[in-house]
Amino acid sequence: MNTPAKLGTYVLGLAVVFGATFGVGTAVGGVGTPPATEEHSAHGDHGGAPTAAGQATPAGTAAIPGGLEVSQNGYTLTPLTTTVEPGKNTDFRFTVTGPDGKPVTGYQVQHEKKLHFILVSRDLSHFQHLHPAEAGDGVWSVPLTLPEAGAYRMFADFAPEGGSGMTLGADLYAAGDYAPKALPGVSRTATVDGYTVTLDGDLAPGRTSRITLKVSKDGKPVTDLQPYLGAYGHLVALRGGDLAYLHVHPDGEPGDGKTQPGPEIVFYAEAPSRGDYRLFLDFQHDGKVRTADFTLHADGAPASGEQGGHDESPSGSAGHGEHTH
Ligand SMILES: [Cu+2]
Repeated sequence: MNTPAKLGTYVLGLAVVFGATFGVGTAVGGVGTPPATEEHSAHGDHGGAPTAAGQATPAGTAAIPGGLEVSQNGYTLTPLTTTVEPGKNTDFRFTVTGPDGKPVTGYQVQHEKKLHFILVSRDLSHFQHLHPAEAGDGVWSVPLTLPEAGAYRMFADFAPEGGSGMTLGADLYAAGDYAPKALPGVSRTATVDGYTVTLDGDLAPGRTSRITLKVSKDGKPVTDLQPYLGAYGHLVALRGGDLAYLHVHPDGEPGDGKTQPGPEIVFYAEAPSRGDYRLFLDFQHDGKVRTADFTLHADGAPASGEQGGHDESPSGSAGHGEHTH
């Protein structure tokens, strides 16, 4: 293996990615959505992250799934660490630059953290959910290990002070030979560390779907899940093919007087289109966070076009059937 030559190739790849980033930031920053989907933007931004008073919802937040862009509404994800060796722990650093071009230092806390960092292999076989530390001056730092050679994608899920929530994505590479895995087939049962998690519910294109996850251990329902990030579980859903990052929110939270600590955890997830999705559930029990993964296929008629609407009502898609194009 000629490692320097391979690294050279990957570094060039990164340069191309970043070059494209700056191009996008310059050309598109703040411009927004294709007119055809504009009607859907009226449904608002990401639930739970209210838009600053008086500020119009940026066009496109509902129409374009999160995680596909490295720059959105003037905010740009900028990795400062460009080479990560497979299997080696690296102090991975990055910034989010704001519309003024400077690293953002003010963030709103969402699910108990200012920024959620998700890392997956691009074949969606590997998943990590991490919480970087602030290293000062808007620099985020996280100990990161890419387990093996391959192509990865990082997501930064955050809401800047005074702005609405967004998820930016960027590719990462660990140099070397690798064999990408095929997306696992549809699976509604996952086992991890002696736990079995079953998934009930279906993703439907263009609408919000209720997904129920039930946790059991040794055949018995787990009824003492521990709060993790302000909920009894944290679910990340990604679309196969382009790794679009779905908006997901938990139904209820610990201490609200009605949400039970298991065995069921309920989420509402928005699938932007037909297709295959990978879902990763983090849950905490006996002091340890574990991840259960699933594959779902969203099929059927889109509720309101392939880029679908955002439905704030958890109980269904009332109102969305009315759209005509
Ligand atoms: Cu997080």
